[in-house]
Amino acid sequence: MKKTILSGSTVTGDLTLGNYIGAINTWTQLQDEYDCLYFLADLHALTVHQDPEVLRKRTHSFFAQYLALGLDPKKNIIFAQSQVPQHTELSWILTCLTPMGYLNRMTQFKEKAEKHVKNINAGLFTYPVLMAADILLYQADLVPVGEDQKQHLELCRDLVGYFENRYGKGIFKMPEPMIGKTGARIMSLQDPTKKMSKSDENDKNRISIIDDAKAIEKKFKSAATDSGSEIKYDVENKAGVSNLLTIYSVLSGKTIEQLENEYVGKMYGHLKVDLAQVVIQKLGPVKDKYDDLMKNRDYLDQLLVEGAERAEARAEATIKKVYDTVGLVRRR
Ligand code: ATP
Ligand code: LTN
Repeated sequence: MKKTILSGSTVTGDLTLGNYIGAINTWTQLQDEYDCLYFLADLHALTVHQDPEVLRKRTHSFFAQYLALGLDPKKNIIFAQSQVPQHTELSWILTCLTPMGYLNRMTQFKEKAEKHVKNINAGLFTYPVLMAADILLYQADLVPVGEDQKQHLELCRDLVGYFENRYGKGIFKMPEPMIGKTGARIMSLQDPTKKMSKSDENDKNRISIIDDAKAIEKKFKSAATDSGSEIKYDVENKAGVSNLLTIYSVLSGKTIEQLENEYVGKMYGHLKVDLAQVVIQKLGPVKDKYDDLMKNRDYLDQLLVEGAERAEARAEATIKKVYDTVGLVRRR
């Protein structure tokens, strides 16, 4: 029996090189060996204000980017969260088991609450509970995420415990986080002490998957580097250069050490120019494929429906058991 993998990305902003390196690249490597489900977290996107038309378009755009980056809808179940209603059904039941104090400690909630002072809604607060529902519905064994999501995974695991204490064992599988070593946190190009984020207001902070060659060159050129001139991996003193080396290493397959040796005596500028080319070579064909896919929205919609149907069949098996266990009467 193959182990089950589940992961997703919120449908906000533009998918970045950080999302690719920290998440989607790993997903594509897992698709042959595991039973994989990957989804578009569009309900999670609603925790911050979304223009309805933009959100709708972005759902197609993210899906096309998943496919263009190499996720195969035949090998994986790829779907949109809102098209499988069991996510919200389980989320409510888990919400009723979650202590408020626990959610109050969540780093992402604190950060987002600070960023969206005018819209600190209850969804932003219960965001990690919906995420736990996403995972537990499919009895996932492993959840590949970037390091920033570790705390949410911990809540998910604790919720399995709370549920078992109250209702007994055997309903949910205990999921494990799967966090890559290199590239677990790609940093912002302008401020390498912050993570590269797809909903950052400043576009210069990130490389988007669908940026064209010119934009990629320009953004790397203006990336913040550190004082001194030595090209060396040292996160504490050379956060900018270290971030560039990490990106370079993941995309080229060379080790950081190899890169440091190659760039002895060279300047930051050399590294930036070369790195831009490595990224363009990787993302150029992805963008072409993406542009093609986006010309055929009907095809994308059809694939989304197929994905949702396959996901729903699995989600329903779990939610039925949960309804029975907690004493609710399931209609179907
Ligand atoms: P937002 O800016 O909207 O919060 P985000 O860029 O953090 O978005 P998510 O949707 O939260 O993206 O994350 C999708 C996946 O990408 C997660 O597994 C997350 O850990 C990973 N990820 C996001 N940003 C980075 C990054 N800078 N480096 C490595 N992995 C990342
Ligand atoms: N919160 C996640 C996206 C996400 C997710 C999930 C990831 C929503 N539900 C379930 C893994 C499993 C993020 O990366 N921001």
